[in-house]
This record gives sequence, structure tokens and C-alpha cells, in this order.
Amino acid sequence: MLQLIERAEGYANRTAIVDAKGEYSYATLLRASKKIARQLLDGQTDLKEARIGFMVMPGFDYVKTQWGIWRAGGIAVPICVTYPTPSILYLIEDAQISALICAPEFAEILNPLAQAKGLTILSTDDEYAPSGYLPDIDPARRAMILYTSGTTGNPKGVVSKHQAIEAQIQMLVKAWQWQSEDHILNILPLHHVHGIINVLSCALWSGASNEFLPKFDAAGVFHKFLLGKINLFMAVPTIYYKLIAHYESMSEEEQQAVSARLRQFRLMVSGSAALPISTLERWRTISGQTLLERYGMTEMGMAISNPYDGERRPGHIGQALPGVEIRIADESDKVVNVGDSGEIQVKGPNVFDEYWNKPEATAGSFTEDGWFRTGDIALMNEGSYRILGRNSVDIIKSGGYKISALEIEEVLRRHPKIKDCGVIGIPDEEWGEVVAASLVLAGENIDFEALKNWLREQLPAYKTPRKFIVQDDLPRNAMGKVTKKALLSHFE
Ligand code: MLC
Ligand code: AMP
Repeated sequence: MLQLIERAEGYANRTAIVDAKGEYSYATLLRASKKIARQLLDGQTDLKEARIGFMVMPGFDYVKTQWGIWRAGGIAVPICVTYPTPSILYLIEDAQISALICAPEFAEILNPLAQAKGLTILSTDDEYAPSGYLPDIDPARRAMILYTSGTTGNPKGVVSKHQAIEAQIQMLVKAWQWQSEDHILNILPLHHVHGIINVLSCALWSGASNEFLPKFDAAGVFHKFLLGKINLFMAVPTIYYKLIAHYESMSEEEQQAVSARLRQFRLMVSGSAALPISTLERWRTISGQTLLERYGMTEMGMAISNPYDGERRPGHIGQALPGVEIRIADESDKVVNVGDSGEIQVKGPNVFDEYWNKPEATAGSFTEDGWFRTGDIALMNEGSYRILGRNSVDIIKSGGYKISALEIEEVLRRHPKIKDCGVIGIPDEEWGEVVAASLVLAGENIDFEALKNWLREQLPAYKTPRKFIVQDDLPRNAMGKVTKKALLSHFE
């Protein structure tokens, strides 16, 4: 049996999930996920790794659906709740999804797609409860596909097996000393590892409580904190930036109450993008908490972390997590001297096996001797790793989301008024980077409002460019390739 499920049986009466609709025990979660599993199986004995797409807001229904797919032997493919139709269609086709589960509020978007593709569609509200046994799931089977942007145009599906997910959870539970008394607030999107593994799954593995706020909002977060139950928090640097900005807008009395409460937290973690030292310091003054910065990736969960006990060094990501091997290698995959910079390469039970249906991309992301190439450049500085950047200018990190410049460029080039374009990330204190596009027009001019509206129909909001310039031509090198570094200077 899957360890997450087996462990949940031991926590039966404890509170697993809190959401806007109520509180749910582990026993309730086990019952509800069994019902979903049986609905999906509908007489079959095992889904045998069929891909099940699900579009459900963060909350109890999301978790029962994810567990239901796993318990029926399926591969869970979460669909971002703000995806526009083309992004959902891409995912359905790329992952070869065979059935969909959706919350009633998404039926209007998913029903026509299910019909067009001939897919079964279930609702999280379906009441019928067929009987039947659930299959025994070997942890070596595939469990989840998460979509990640890369240096190729379209997002790739990262396939994780149950055993990799279990390894990712276990190393964090150990390193950060998760306990069954913990109560964490989860404000992250649930189509990425930060929210799914580090917060939700670590809590459920430990018998702790995961409380959802389905969408981040700074006032809502402070309100939840002040209620007094939450003792753990994990977020991307942009969220800490926004919390600080909100704190600064509060009255002195409110600030004192929030600060006093934050001082009682057991742990606060930052990750998914570089944490600016100014944010770490400001948050420490407000909360008395030194944020624990850690480093990870969809392909491997977390790999490097500052210590729970011991010095958390600003501007550094810490040391390898238990069971993870790290090396810093040069362009020919040779290990560099300690202190020299190179690519972070990773080995361990947490690392993924494959991109879905992309054997070439999979092979290209591992060295000949099996190390995963992260593409992140770092060095070891007095016992702690420090990130210096990435080996591709075409990967942008904005608000903790990874965005491919090439994917945005491909979309922009489909617009009838755009002849060519170049997309880059501009450094930004709040967002880490902001997506910016230089456009070469096909005609005289372009209506930017209309362009923004068009883009919102093509791409999720977090991927859409925020800054535009119009140029006669893009800066290019002697080979005719757009030079992104030169392009950056054109935005200044
Ligand atoms: C939104 N806005 C942006 C933006 N995203 N502006 C600039 N750049 C961006 N990237 C604008 C919107 O257009 C809107 O403006 C306004 O901000 C509010 O939009 P929103 O959608 O409500 O934003 P908000 O909810 O505030 O989102 C911010 C956020 C979100 C930080 C909460 O981006 C987020 O949840 N990020 C977490 C992503 C994450 O989980 N990454 C982990 C990946 S896994 P207007 O004008 O339209 O009103 C990984 C591995 C690891 O990285 O190590 O963890
Ligand atoms: P994703 O592909 O969305 O999982 O994002 C993974 C990427 O986020 C990594 O390859 C890093 O570039 C970046 N990242 C994660 N944590 C950190 C961190 N603490 N500091 C800097 N970059 C980070």
C-alpha cells in the first residue's frame, strides 16, 4: 500500500485538511478518496497508470481527488485552475489524458473539451458510490505528471513515481522536523511541487493539519495567522515581499499583534526563487524569524536546504538534503574545484525518471553517469551553496513560476500584427523577474490593450508579458541570433 495512505490510517481522528467549507479528518479523507477511486475504476481492477487530469481549487476536494487517482492506480495530472483553454488542451493532448475530474465551477470550461476529445468526465460532487476492491499500488509505479517550462518551446511533463515522491517527502520531514502537532497554511498553487510536496504532502505524511487559503492575499494570510493555530509557513520570495508591503500599511497596533504571533512560529521557509537579502532581513525584523531558504526543482523536489538548527546564511541555499548527492560540474561534466562555479548536478532517490513521452529531452537532462543537470549555476562558499544564475537566458522566474521565453515568443509570433519578437526577464525586487517583450510589428501600430486581452486567452496570467517595447529590429549577433543581454539594455 502507498505509505501516505497507510500512515493516514494511523491518524484517523486527527484533522487533515481545513478549508473554507470545513474541517476534515484523515478518516474522512480516506473515505472520500476511496469513493473517487471506485468511481474512476467503475468495475475495472486497476487504472494501470492512465493519466487522469483534474481541475479543482486548492481545498479538501483537491486532496481527495489526488488521493483517489493514486488509489485507483492512475497518474494524477493537476491542471492549473487559471489556465486558459489552449493551455488545458495542450496538457490533455500531451499527457494523453483519458479521463477528467473537475469541480463544478470548472465544468463549463472542461465539458466541451471532454466532449471534443471523447473523454470521460467526473465531478467532485458526484454522489454515486460503486463498491469494489482497490488495487495494491507498487511504489515503483508512476504517480504524477507536473508540467514545467524549459528551454524548448512547449512545457514538458515531469513524471514522478510514488517512490520518488515518498523520498522527496521523507527528506523534508526529517530535515525540517515535521511533527503531527504542526498546522501549516497553504496558499500556493497546487500544480507545482512547492505547494503539493513541501506543504500538503509533508503535512499529511506527518499527521499534521494543512489549512488552505485557495488564493494568496496578504490580509487573508495575516488574518489566518492571528487566529492562533498556524505554526508553519512556506512561500516564494514574492509572497514575503507582498506580506511585508501589507504589514507596512497596517496600524502600529495591528503590526504589534502580527509580530507577536509570528514570533511563535516553529518555522518559515522561502524557496522557488532567490530570496533577496533585503527581504530576509526585513522579515526577520517583523517576525523574529530567519527565513530558511532552500533550493529545489519540479524534476527532483528539494535538493539543498539551509539547516533547521544551525546558521541560515543569507544569500545561500545551504547543504545537500539527507540522501541527496550534489556536485558542481563544468560544461564537460567534470567536477570543478571547491569554490569554483559550475552547474548543480544531482543524484538521489528524489530525482525524476522521465519527461512524459520525450525520451530525447530526458536523455539530454542527465549526464552519461546519471547525474541530473539542473541548469542552475552555483558555487560552494564556506560550506554553503550559493546560486549565481542559470545557464539559459530563456528561462525566466517570476513570482516563483518558471516561464520559458521561447514559449511566449511562439505565442506572440502567432499574432497577426507581430512580425518578430524577443522575450526576456527583467530583474525586479518584487517579482524576481518580470516578463518583458520587444515587438517588431507587421504593420504601423498595435493596440496594447487588445494585445493584452488576446494574450490572456492564450496564456495563463502569470506567463503574460508585463512590459513591451516596439523596435524596428531586434539586436542580433553575427550569426543572426537575438542577443538577449543586449535586448535587456533596451528596456532600461
Ligand atoms: C501576476 N501579476 C504579475 C505577475 N503575476 N505581475 C508581474 N509579474 C507576474 N509574474 C499581476 C496580475 O496581472 C495582477 O495585476 C496582479 O499582479 C495580481 O495578480 P494575481 O494573479 O492575483 O497575482 P497574485 O495572486 O498576487 O500572485 C502572486 C503570487 C503568485 C506570488 C501569489 O505568483 C504565486 O502563487 N506564485 C507561486 C508560484 C509557485 O508556487 N511556484 C513554485 C514552482 S515549483 P492586474 O493588473 O491584472 O490586476 C519550484 C520548485 C521549488 O519552483 O524550488 O519550489
Ligand atoms: P521549477 O522548474 O518551477 O520547479 O523551478 C525550479 C527552479 O527554481 C530552479 O531550477 C532554480 O532556478 C529556481 N530556484 C528554486 N529555489 C531557488 C532558490 N532558493 N534560489 C534561487 N533559485 C531557486
